Amino acid sequence: MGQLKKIFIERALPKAEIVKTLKNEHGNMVIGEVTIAQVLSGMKGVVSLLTCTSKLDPEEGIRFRGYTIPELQNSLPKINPEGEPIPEGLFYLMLMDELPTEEDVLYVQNEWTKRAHIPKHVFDVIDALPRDTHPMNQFVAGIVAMAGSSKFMKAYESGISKSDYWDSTYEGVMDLIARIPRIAAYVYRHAYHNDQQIEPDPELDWAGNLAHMMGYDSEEVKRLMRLYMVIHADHEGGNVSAHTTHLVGSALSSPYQAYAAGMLGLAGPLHGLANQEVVKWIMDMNRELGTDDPSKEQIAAYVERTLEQGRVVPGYGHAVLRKTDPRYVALREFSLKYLPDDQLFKVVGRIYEVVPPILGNIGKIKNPWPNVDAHSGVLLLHYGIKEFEFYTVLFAVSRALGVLAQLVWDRVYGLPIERPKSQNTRWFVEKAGMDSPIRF
Ligand code: HAX
Repeated sequence: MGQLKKIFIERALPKAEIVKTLKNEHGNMVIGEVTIAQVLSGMKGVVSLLTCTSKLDPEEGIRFRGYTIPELQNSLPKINPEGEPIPEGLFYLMLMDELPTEEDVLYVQNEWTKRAHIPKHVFDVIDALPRDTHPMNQFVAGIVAMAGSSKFMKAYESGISKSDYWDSTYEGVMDLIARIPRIAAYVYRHAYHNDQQIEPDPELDWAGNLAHMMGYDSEEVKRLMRLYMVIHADHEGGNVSAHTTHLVGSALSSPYQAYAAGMLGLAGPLHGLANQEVVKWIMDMNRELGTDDPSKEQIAAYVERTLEQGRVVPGYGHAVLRKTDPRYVALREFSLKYLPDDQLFKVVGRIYEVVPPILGNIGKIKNPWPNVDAHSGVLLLHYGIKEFEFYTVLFAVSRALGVLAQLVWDRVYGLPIERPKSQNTRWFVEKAGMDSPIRF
């Protein structure tokens, strides 16, 4: 057994006992109530999932195993002492519930390098897709094409005991995370660079290699990629991509299948696709106004037009957050350091001054502040990654770290198949005491 897996399970099993005790001895404890409004508003605020990798506070934002993004920037190992934390370290933290040493991070990096080989048929599947297939669809097709090599499925078919599910899930998760950057970069080069593929460099770290295989070898892009991969990695369990991965995983689908399903959720414009939508929205605005330097008044008028058309302002609002997203702040700080004079960065800053008061005045919008997607595209554009339809794939690469670390825990805890109860409209009408002829 590999050293990481051995230490992991030694630590994880006592926690699994705690979860068992919670269920067996405290299972009847009531922890909340559910209102009709919550059911009809996407179950917001209903505590119904167990997630350990991260927790989202509406005011403060995300904490990964208790650490905020600024704390991680100080305490996770870095390649360059003044640089960004590396995603290998965040994965270690989310999986092991402990900050890694430099040596731990190197172990994870070496494991992923060893496991990065991808069967040729996976590339054939991507090659067979028209280049203009949305990159998220190409990416997920590549992930599904790899599902046949799932170690979990092989172990399951061989008849392993429930108590061992976590082991082959761990193996599958490590294989999958190791392979994901190559799939993403392969899609990028297939869609936009005439299939001129770039081989991985085994000397590079996970995020640095992704930048390299996409064709970006400057140290600054690698630093951006490390930061990007850290801040997008997890956002507790209820968001669409994390919840879907957990839900599909609860049917004992393989890590490949569960992750692919989750990423199809990330591909929606109200979730991860918002990063492409933001850039598209700004470009449309600049085109319509005939300038790349719109004034605050011009931006305000364009925001009003967007709202009048019954559309959302992408990159603003959140289902949980009620303040500016700290991931937005981290990207803004990176921009101030490396690209303070970038024209689009200035426009993004101006939009930040204009949008919240307008959304706030509408009244119904619970959070008028920007989320991560309002800022991520401008950085990628600055470094020449101009194909904005690809941006959600980068989000998906990062999101693997959190949702797959949690999937290993789901299997350690032996969480069962998820099956909430649904009711028809009649049931709700009767509960509310309404007089209505509706039957179902
Ligand atoms: N622009 C216009 N209207 C907005 C809005 C925005 N940015 N944000 C919320 N609203 C509207 C909602 O559409 C809803 O309208 P109706 O009552 O007419 O249906 C109303 O305000 C109340 O919504 P809410 O309770 O404040 O927000 P929700 O939890 O329902 O939705 C969303 C949260 C993130 C989906 C929403 O704020 C939105 O659509 N934002 C724009 C898209 C976006 O940036 N998505 C990325 C979010 C972060 C993320 O997941 N990244 O991956």
